[in-house]
Amino acid sequence: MSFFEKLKQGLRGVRKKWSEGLSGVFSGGTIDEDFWERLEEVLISGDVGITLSLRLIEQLKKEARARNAGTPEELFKFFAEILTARLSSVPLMGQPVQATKDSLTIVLLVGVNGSGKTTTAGKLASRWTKDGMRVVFAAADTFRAAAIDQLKVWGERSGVRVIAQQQGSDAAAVAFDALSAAKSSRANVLLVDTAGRLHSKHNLMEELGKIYRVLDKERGDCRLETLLVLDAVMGQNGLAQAETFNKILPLSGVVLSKYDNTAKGGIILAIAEELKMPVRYVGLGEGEDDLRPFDVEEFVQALLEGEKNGGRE
Ligand SMILES: Nc1nc2c(ncn2[C@@H]2O[C@H](COP(=O)(O)OP(=O)(O)O)[C@@H](O)[C@H]2O)c(=O)[nH]1
Ligand SMILES: [Mg+2]
Repeated sequence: MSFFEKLKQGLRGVRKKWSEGLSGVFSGGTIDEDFWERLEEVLISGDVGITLSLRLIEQLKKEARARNAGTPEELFKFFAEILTARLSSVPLMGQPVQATKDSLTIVLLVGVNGSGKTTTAGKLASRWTKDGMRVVFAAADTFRAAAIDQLKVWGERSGVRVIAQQQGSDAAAVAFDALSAAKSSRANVLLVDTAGRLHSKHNLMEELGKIYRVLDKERGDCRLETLLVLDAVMGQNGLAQAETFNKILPLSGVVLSKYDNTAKGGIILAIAEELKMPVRYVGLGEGEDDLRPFDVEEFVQALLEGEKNGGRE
């Protein structure tokens, strides 16, 4: 199944509420005050955010005047162009992490508890092992034994070795061990799963900073990618999370998980615009094949489909 088909399927929930509402605004009627108000309402309720919604509307109004748009249907095309251009302008937008067979790429996954880090690690491992890459997991979420077990389940599924220590051990030490093991076994990818739980006697952010510094110091000329896993359902709250994490370590992009579960699809636009951070992957389900590199054109087209089909399921 292509990203597009999968996305359309995944967007079903989104489409019902947001994409359908969005396409509804553009289908029929005239371009009047009421039209602009309804558009603003749909955008804001779809997690696009107030500032960005107003900016998009300003831009669309300008476009409408410049290109003499007569109907909302015509405007929808301009709107799609605006969204595509804005999303595409963020460097690395939609670019999957490049792993190669002659080097080691380290991928550090961070994010709050339950955002989908471990699942994303499992999905990425599945993709890469299918491509013939040698993958190693670092179980650096050492808070709960269950977290280590969860990663081991993914490891068994894809035949990936899990470097783990006991529950409660130092996460940075696990990362260090795993990096040594990955190097000596000539692995192509090291996926480092981390904790997201704020623990009373533990400073999560400090721990993450330490993991990052250890990996960065020991990596030699291996590439280190840091991906923030954001739960799409969190909406605008996710943006604040991103800023917190970005203060601790430099982020190279976002994995937007649970996009299949959100009724508000606009968060992708907010991430691109407010955070200037690329969405590298989108999670569209819990299965191993449910992680897709984000595709701007297909995403915007999937929103358009909602219009063409009048939101039909
Ligand atoms: N529907 C859906 N569920 C997801 C997705 N990604 C993760 N999950 C589920 O979200 C829950 C938390 O995921 P987990 O990977 O354990 O989060 P972590 O605490 O960040 O490691 C699990 O039940 C996952 O199956 C996704 O893209 N779509
Ligand atoms: Mg986890």
